[in-house]
Amino acid sequence: MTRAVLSVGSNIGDSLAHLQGVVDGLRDWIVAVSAVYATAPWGGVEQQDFLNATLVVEDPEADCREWLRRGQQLESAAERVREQRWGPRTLDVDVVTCDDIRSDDPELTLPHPRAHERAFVLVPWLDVAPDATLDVAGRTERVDALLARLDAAERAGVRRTDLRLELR
Ligand code: PH2
Ligand code: MG
Ligand code: MG
Repeated sequence: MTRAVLSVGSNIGDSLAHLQGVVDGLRDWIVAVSAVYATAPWGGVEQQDFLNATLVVEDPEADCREWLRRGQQLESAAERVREQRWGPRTLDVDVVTCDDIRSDDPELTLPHPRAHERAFVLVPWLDVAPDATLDVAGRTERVDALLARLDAAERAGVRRTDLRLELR
């Protein structure tokens, strides 16, 4: 049994449809779905804004690697190609946390090593888990406190939209 927090993002093609494809693909395991946010690109590559959302999923049968595998399968279904680091993509599915597991495995580092720097992960996460915590450098921190520590400009780049992901 694992419960995972997944961050999903897209800035190529029909981004809302790409994110909806993840909700559809993981339908049986979804516990919560955040609002959809339009977000300024993070990471220094000049590109279009993203749509981002956060999902909480749970499956008695899945281990953490299985969430990675399912995410990668959905990325392939969205015809994601191997691209520039932090560059544009049809679909990105990142495992942010998986239970309280910590792992240095380069294939699946847990928790996600950059989640705490990214308002586009933290803001939608708080939608679905207002008391969420995240381990950063061996310390357990509240996600709302991590968000408050980011630059105001970083937070302002994450704008809630009226777009919706449907559980159907
Ligand atoms: N994903 C990236 C790089 N930069 N910026 C935003 N706003 N949203 C993303 O999902 C994103 C990004 C690579 O994973
Ligand atoms: Mg990513
Ligand atoms: Mg990724």
